[in-house]
Amino acid sequence: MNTKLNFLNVRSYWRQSIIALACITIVSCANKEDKTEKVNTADIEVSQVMQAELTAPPHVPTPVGRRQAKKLIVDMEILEEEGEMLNGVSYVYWTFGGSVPGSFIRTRVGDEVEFHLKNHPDNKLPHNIDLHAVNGPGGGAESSFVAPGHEKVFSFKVLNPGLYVYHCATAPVGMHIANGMYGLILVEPEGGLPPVDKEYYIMQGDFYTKGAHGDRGLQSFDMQKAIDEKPDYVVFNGKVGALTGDNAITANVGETVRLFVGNGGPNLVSSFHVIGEIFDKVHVEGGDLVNDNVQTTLIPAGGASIVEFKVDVPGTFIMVDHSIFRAFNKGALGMLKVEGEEDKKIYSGELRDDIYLPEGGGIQAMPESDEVAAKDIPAQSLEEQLKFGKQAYQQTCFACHQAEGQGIPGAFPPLANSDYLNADVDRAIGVVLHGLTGEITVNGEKYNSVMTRQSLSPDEIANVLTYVYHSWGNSKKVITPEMVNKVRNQK
Ligand code: HEC
Ligand SMILES: [Cu+2]
Repeated sequence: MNTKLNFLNVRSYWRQSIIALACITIVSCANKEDKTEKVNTADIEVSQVMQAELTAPPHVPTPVGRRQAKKLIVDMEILEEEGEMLNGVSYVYWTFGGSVPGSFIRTRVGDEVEFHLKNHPDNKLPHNIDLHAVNGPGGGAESSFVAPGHEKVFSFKVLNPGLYVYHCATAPVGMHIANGMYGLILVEPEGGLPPVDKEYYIMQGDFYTKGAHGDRGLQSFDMQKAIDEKPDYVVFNGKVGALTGDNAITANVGETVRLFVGNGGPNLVSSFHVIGEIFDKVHVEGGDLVNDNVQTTLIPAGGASIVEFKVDVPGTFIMVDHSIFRAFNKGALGMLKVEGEEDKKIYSGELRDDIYLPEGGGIQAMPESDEVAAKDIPAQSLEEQLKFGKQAYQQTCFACHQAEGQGIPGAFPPLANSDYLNADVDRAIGVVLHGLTGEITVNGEKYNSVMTRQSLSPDEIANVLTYVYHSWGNSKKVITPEMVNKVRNQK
C-alpha cells in the first residue's frame, strides 16, 4: 500500500485530504484498485464454450470456483403461464424460464454471454430482456425484443462483479415486471466468491389484482392499483408461501448461509430482515462494499443484495420485508429451518415463567397446582368473555390468523370454521398455552409451521378461545379459566 502513503504525504488541497480520508475509512483505497480491475476485465480472454446451468428459485447454479472465463450459452424461454398466488387464487404469470423470479444465471467476470431469448409460440405478447449486468444500450433490451414463436440471440461480456437484476422492458414496462418478469444474474469475481455451506435465491415482488387479497379465482392485473402503488400481494418468489412450511429453505447449525436476494418491484423497496439472525456480511446493493453485522438491509426495486450469516442455533427463522404489514398481511414472509444441537450459551430458550407483582409482591414462581390458580378469578358473563376475548384476539392472534379468522394459506391456518379447532377443546387450549409446531391438517390443508407460545393468563385464554369459538361458524363452546388450568396442569 505504498501508493496510499505517498498519496497522504503529498501536500494537497483540503478537499483532496477529505477524499483520501473517506477512501481509507470506507474502503481502504480498494476503490482505486477496482477501477483498474474494471478496465482489465474487458481484456480477459475466453477459452471454451459452455452451456450455462440455469436454476429455478430458491436454488442457484454451481459456483464458478476457479474456472477460466468462457463463452457461456444462456438458453432462456419466456412462458406465459397460469400459476397459484395463494391457495384458491390464480394469476397469469409472465416468466423467464417458467418461474418467478426467472432462472438464476451464474457467471464470472470476463465471461462472454451468448444469450438466446425464446418467446414460446403459445405466448400472446412480445417481450425482451434488460440485464443490469450488461454494459450496452437498454441492457440488451433493444437487441432482444422478440415476438411469440421467435428466438433472438445477442451477446455481451460481463465486466463488473456483483449481483444484478434482469427484467423485461417491453411497454408497458411496469406491467411486464408486475406480472413476474424479473430475475437475478450473478457475476462472480476472478476465483469466485468464498465458498459457503448453503446458497439460496430469493426475490421479492409486489402484485396488483382486480380482487382484494384472498379473493378467490383467477385474478387479473389491476393497472390502477399498480399506478397507485397499492399492492394486494407482496411476496417472495412469486407467491404467498413459496418459502414457508414444506417449501422452507434449510440449513444445519454451524453452517454459513448465503442468500442472493433481489427485488423485482415493480414499486416497493424491501427492508429485508431475518427474524432471530444478524447478517454477518452484506454485500450492499449487490456490489463490492461489504458491511458487517447488519439487522435489516434495504433492497431497492430493481436492486439486489448478498447477505451471509452463520446459523448458531436450531429453529425456524422467519424472513420478512420489515415493512411488516407486507409480511403478515400481504405475504412477504419466508422461512429458514435450521436443524442441529441447541447451544444454551447462545440462546437459552425460556428459563422460567415467573409472576411479576409490582406492589411489594416481588417475584414468585408460577403456580404448579390447580388449587392456587383456580382461586380468585371473578366469574364473567358470556357477554364479558366475548368482549374481552375480542380485544385479546385483536391484540395477539389477529396478526397471524387474520381479522376474520381466515388465516393465510400456506402460512397460518384458519380459525374460522376450523375442523381442527372444533374437534378438541383441550387440544385448542393446549395450542394457545404451549404453542404448536409440526404438521397439522386444518380443513383439508396441511400446515407445517410454528405458532409461538402466547403469554396470556388463564382467563385471557378462556376469553379469547370463547370469542373464537363463538365467531365465524365455529361450535360456540364456552371455555372457562378452570378448563385452561386443567390443561395447564396436565403434564
Ligand atoms: C405469530 C403467528 C401466530 C399467532 C400470533 C397466533 N397463532 Fe395460532 N397458529 C399459528 C400457526 C403458524 C399455527 C399452525 C402451527 C403448525 O403448523 O403446527 C397456528 C395454529 C393454531 C391453532 C390450531 C389450528 C387451527 O387453525 O385451528 C389454533 C386453535 C390457534 N392457532 C389459535 C390461536 C389463538 C387463539 C391465538 C391468539 C391467542 C393465536 N393462535 C395466535 C400462528 C399464530
Ligand atoms: Cu415482457
